[in-house]
Amino acid sequence: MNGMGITDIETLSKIQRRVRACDYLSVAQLYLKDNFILERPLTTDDIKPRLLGHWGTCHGINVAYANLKENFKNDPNFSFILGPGHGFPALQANLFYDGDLLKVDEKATINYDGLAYICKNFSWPDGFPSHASPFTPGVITEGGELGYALANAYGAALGHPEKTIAVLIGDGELETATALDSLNLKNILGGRNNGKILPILHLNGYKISAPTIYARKSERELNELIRGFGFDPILIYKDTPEAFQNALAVNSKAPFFILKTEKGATGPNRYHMAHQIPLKKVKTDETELKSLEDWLKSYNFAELFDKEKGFYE
Ligand SMILES: Cc1ncc(C[n+]2csc(CCOP(=O)(O)OP(=O)(O)O)c2C)c(N)n1
Ligand SMILES: [Mg+2]
Repeated sequence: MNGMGITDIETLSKIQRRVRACDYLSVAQLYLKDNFILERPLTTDDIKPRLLGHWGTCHGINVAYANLKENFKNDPNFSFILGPGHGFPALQANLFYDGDLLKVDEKATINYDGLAYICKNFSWPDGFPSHASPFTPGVITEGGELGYALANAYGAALGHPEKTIAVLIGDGELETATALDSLNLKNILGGRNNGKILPILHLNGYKISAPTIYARKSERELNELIRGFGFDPILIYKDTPEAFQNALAVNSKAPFFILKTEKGATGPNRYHMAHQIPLKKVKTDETELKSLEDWLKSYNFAELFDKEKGFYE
C-alpha cells in the first residue's frame, strides 16, 4: 500500500494496454496453432484440433497481475500467489510479457517467434500443460487442486516481515474448507514478525458453471463475514485500473480486496458459459469461427505489439 492512488492517465492507460495484450494472448494460446496475430483471415486450419484450457478466469487474473505489477514495481520483496492455476493462459501471458519466461526458456523471446511459440505449444503434446505446473517459473505447487493459495501465502510470509504477498483466491476456491479456514491464519500469523498478506477474492460469480455462495450473499453480508476474520473488506467494484489502484491506495493494515468481475469478461460468453472454452464448435462451425475472429480482433493487438520489437510501451 503506497497510501496514494495512481491518478496519472499515462500509467492507467499503460495498465489497461497490458491487460488487453494479455487478454489477447490468453485467447490466442487457447485456440490458435497458426496465424497468431491475424495477418490473414482466420480459417479452421488455424485452430487447434483439441481445445483444452480455461478462459473464464483469465481476464480477472490479467487485471490483478497488471495492477499489482505496476503498484509494487519498486518493491523487491513483493510476490504474487495465484489460486486458480487453471487460469494458466493468463499467468503464462504475463510471464511472457515481462520476459520472466524467457529467463528459463530461450524460445520465449518477446517478438513474433516467441509469441508463436507460447501460443502453439499451450496445451499441446510435448508443449506446455493446460494448468500452471512446476515447469512454470515461480510456481511451486501444481495447479489443479484449489484451496491452498492463502495458506501458501501465510507460509511464504512466515518470519519475513519485509515481504508483501498478494494472493488471488477464486470465489469457488474460497468455498473449500482449506481456503476458508486459512482466513483464520490472520489471527495467528498476522503479527509484526511476519510479512503482510493482501488477499484478493476474485468475485466473478461462478465456480465452473454454478453460482458461488459468496456471489449470492449481499455486499453487507460478505463484508461482515470478512470483517469477522479480522480484515477490512475493500471492494474493487469493476475491472478498471482506476478502481483497482484506488483500492490499493486505501490505508489499511489488514485489507481484504474483493475484485468484482464478470466471469469471461471481454469474451463472447459470460458467466456459466465462459469457464473453459467458449465457442466449442469453432473448428467446424463458420459462425463460431467468425465470432472467434471478431473476439480476437476486439483487442486491436496490432496496436500493442510489434513483430520484431515486441510490446509497445
Ligand atoms: C479442491 C478442488 N475441487 C474441485 C476442483 C475442480 N475445479 C476446477 S476449476 C473449479 C472452479 C473454480 O472456481 P473459482 O475458484 O471461482 O475460479 P474461477 O471462477 O476464477 O475460474 C473447480 C471446482 C479443483 N480444481 N480443486
Ligand atoms: Mg469464480
